[in-house]
Amino acid sequence: MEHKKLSTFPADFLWGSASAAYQVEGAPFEDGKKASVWDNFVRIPGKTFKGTNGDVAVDHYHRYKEDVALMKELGLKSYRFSVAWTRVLPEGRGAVNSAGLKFYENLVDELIENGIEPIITLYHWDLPQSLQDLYGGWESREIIGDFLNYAEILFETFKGKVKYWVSLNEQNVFTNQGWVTATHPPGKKDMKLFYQVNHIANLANATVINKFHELEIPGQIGPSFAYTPQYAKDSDPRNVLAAENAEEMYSHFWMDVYMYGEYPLAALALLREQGLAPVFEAGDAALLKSAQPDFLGINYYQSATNAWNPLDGGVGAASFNTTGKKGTTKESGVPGLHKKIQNPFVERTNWDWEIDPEGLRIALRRITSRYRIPIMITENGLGEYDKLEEGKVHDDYRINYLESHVRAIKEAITDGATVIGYHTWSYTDLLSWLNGYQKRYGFVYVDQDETMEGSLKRIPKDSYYWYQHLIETNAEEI
Ligand code: BGP
Repeated sequence: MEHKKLSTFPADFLWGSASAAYQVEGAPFEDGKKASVWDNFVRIPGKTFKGTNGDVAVDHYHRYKEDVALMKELGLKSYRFSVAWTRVLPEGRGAVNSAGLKFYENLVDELIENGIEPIITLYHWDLPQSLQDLYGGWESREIIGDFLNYAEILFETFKGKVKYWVSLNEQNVFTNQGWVTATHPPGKKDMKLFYQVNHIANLANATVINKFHELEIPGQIGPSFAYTPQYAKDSDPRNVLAAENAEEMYSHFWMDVYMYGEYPLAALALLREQGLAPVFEAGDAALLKSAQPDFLGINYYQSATNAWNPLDGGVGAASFNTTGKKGTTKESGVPGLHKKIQNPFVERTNWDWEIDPEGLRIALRRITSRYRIPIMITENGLGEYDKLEEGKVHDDYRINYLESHVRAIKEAITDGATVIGYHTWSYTDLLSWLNGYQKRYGFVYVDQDETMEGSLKRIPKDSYYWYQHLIETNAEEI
């Protein structure tokens, strides 16, 4: 629908930016920290672009004050960051490492002193290696107790200071990459295990959300889901069904569990037929139903378009573009379910991610219709090559991307969605898990590259000043 007049953003809207510990901090073994699964995975030859790792990253661990000062100047209302479990509990359980916890206490205090709302992500993929070794990490139900213990330490430490909490970042991504495509740790390809791991992660998520509410921690908690709204290629009913399949298997399969405590029926029927359905134990169903997130975090980057893909002779999985060479993504799909095709109506980034601001409005509308829950956009952004020229980065392409997405949010709010915040990915440039340092997302350029020997100097890009104005004016001009 077209509106004659758009709503304004609420006065307390959280204009923010986001990051994750492994991608920014560096200092992997300082002040008592021990290895996470990512500290080790990046050392396996061929796993990351040019063998990049987060040993230095952008050195946020040592430069957080400088970073927060730049955030303040930018006018950020909120900053979403993740805690590295291995700083707080180097082996995932046992005694608290107070030197590691201190880093986050300092960061939270620094943010608050500068008028910036801290938003903590409990888990952004850097599982303690010890827990992986001990019982297979997410493959065992033992993780639920350990995750709960870790979360409680953070709830108790930061209650009253931190009001917004993200439980799991992109459960759909870390389980899929870890156990289906083998591109993230532990690097396995096992569909049965994937659905079981995911079920265990659902239980852990529900347990932690319930504890947060039981302890009456002032504030709100929810998971962050990587939502890719699915489109059909055209009105051929088989293509429409392919899109429905993708939406069921890749979106409802997670969001329904978060919101209704139940897996969607068609997905479950298919998994039962294939012998892949997660094994429920006594109490699982009740636990999933009992937990209610306060908001749903959404990470939105792109939409996806689908066509029918026959069971016999259909295309299967393909690797994705981690090189930054446009047009190198190969056709991929799941026979009998769907095939992902290029959308001819949208532009693409150099990593072949489709640029679709309307898709964000569609995403917000779909979630609002199905779940009626406040939404926090916990990530949205453009990963591109940036060029530093005479001390400046003219990233007008990023400004265009972000501006069009902010406009889409405004339209969705006018349509009736409740959106409480917008966090761009990312604040500074940082390490992309698989794409090294050349795929940049930040408002602040950081002199760091694949040699990992950059000066680490921070330089605000044009987009930094654009966001500053947007925040000042509460996006009234958009
Ligand atoms: C999300 C992750 C982020 C970040 C982002 C960009 O899935 O939550 O941690 O990495 O994607 O992805 P990439 O670095 O692959 O471009």
